[in-house]
Amino acid sequence: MTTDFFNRSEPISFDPDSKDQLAFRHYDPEMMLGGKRLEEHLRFAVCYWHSFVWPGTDPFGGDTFERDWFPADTMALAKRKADVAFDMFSLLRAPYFCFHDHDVRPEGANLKESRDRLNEMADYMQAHMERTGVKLLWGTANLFSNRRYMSGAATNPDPDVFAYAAGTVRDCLDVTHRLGGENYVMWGGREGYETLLNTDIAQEDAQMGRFLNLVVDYKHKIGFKGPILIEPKPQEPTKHQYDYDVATVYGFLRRHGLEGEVKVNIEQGHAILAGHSFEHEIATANALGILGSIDMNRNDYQSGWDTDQFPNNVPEVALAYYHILQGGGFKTGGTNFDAKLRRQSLDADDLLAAHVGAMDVCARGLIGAHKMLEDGALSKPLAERYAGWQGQSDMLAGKLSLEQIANNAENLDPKPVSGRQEILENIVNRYV
Ligand code: XUL
Ligand code: CO
Repeated sequence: MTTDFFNRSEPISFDPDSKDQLAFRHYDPEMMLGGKRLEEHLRFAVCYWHSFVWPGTDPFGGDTFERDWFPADTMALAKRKADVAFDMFSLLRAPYFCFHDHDVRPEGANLKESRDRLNEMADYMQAHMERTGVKLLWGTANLFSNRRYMSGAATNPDPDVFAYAAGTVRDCLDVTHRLGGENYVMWGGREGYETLLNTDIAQEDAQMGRFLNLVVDYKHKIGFKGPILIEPKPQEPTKHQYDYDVATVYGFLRRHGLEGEVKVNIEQGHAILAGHSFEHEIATANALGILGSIDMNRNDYQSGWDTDQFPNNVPEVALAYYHILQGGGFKTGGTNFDAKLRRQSLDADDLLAAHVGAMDVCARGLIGAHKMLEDGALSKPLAERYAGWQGQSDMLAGKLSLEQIANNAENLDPKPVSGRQEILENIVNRYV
């Protein structure tokens, strides 16, 4: 440990019989599942922002967390914050972390000063990464907190803001590449509108498409091998965000010739805000060939806000991993906890316990999902349901016209069959 922020120095261990709050009951990184270690399946990442930057504010109240690096507006405090962050990554034995530029360095007076500070902090983090073995799942730029972005970043009516955002993404992509980041994420928090009365949707779509093409060109230029990931979200902070959900993002990518280049980072809470389930979004991304990574943080189902809570619902998590495994598992992606404590959870141990519980829930979900897949528990009934299409490929291959199909239907009398939903739900519950 490099600090005494956490009052323990031993990494959290796997011990199903432990009496300690801080032990993994289900997450055994070494457990083998289908030829892969659990750690390699789940690829956990801790996010920097919610645990070390957010001070516990809500729309009606100020800071509740008293961390000695707040407000982290000097480089010395930013380094103290990094020390504590890497202590936590090590205690949790998390293989990865994720960060925005804004999380790790104080904002400079201009682009150059911000870049210099980011580079200095990247060197600092690199030393921690080498010391601890913690790797970077993804880097990203914060294009939403600063006042300059209040009317959008790429979609701003002011071209100077577009240019400032371009400079910021270039610098963050450089740093992500230098630190060996495996993906680069773009969440368009301000890419949308508050009112259509002042918004030209076609103009903003053209700006956003150009911006993303520029980022992809630059990624190739510097030899960054990981995918660019768009993180869909329907609203909050803006009334409407253009990257509404996976299907909307796919349409956008097609429109701008990027469907082979860019994938998605799907967040559970964002799926819920869009009126979908998490597994709907993952299954859609699989079907469209654009699944990249996930942010495993849920929303409160009653409040209707993006509450970014740690996962605690095993059946939900199991279905998410079921679809991830069905798509072949993570490649460069992983399980990022874009999750924050509740604002009354003041203690250092709360930070650890939140992650330990979340990692256990994910391990349970993954193990159940893997068994379901191995047994064909859902895939066999699914194949049976569509079995009628075998030998009917002419209809899908475009070999038959509507009239020919209609003529063939003349003597047909289709017999409805059960969708067996309750039976399938019962099957899932036996695995979780
Ligand atoms: C916001 C959100 C972001 C992205 C990264 O809702 O999820 O934290 O994950 O910018
Ligand atoms: Co997120």
